[in-house]
Amino acid sequence: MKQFLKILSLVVVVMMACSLLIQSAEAQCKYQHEKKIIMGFSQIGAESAWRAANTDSIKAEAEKRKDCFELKFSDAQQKQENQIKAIRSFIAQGVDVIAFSPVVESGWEPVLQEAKKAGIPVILSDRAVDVQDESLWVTFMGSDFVEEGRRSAKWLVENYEKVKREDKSMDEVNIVELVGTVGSAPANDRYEGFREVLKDYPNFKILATQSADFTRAGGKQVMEAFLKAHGDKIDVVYGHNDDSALGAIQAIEEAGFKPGKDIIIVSIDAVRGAFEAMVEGKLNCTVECSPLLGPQMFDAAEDLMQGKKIPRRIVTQEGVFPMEVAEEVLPTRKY
Ligand code: GZL
Repeated sequence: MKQFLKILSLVVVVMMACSLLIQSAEAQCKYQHEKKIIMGFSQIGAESAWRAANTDSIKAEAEKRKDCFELKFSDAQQKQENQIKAIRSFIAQGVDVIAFSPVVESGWEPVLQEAKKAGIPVILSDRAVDVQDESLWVTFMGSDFVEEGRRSAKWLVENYEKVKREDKSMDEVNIVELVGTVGSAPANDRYEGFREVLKDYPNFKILATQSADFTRAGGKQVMEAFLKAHGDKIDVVYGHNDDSALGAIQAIEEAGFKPGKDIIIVSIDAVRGAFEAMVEGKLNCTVECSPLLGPQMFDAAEDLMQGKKIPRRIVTQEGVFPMEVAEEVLPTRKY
């Protein structure tokens, strides 16, 4: 009998140890925290496939770390005033940390001063803000948008002659530009980076530039206007994101031109839709801008709550995907 009880208690101990191991594996938290961390996150909206993937990454990570986080998520429908309202609400609720993706660069000083006064640290996710007082935010994680603009222009000047329609000349390459959301960091920086490279190639000219607000509908509408004004004079479309470029592709086809052949298209994000368009030969190159920021953001928040120092800038590593690799790469894409 004694032997049996000994074996039974051994089995119970082993089972408890296994269940603790499984729980900790599921927890995915970096540390054991005294209490759950309450994070308020203000998301811009759902304007593009990139944004949807970004939201999925954040919510999936919050779920993985539900043992140590409670996420309060707010969608601003692309309005700054809604983001400011959400941040004020997070402050009133006394959250432990605020994170947000600022829809535009300016106009954040007052509300971030209120967060600072309340002693709540702020994490910038995806996009930066333009404030005098740099102590208003602890870290900015996201892509280097100026570099994405440079990479778009570098791919174009290095490959245009190879991919252009045979009768098109190299003497003057006319580009139309679909700019992102007016005043946003990605739009400002991609605009700058593209021109920084192009200034050394005077035959590449920007014929027209207009905001398409990072949306497919915006891209289609603006491209229809460009085609009406310039028609076959247009040689290239530079889209600040894939969604606006995909909208432009629709307009180009409806106007009777072949996207990817009559008009060369380069855009930014590297979302699934861009790879599918490249496989169909309708888009020529996409420059990666990863939305999968959830893990980094929650790591930073955990480190913060542990009193650890975190880098002021966390840059996401990204690539460039031309049409010729699309078929092979598409199955590996996570967004
Ligand atoms: C970039 C992100 C931009 C994407 C767009 O980090 O802020 O916003 O490029 C999205 O697709 O709408």
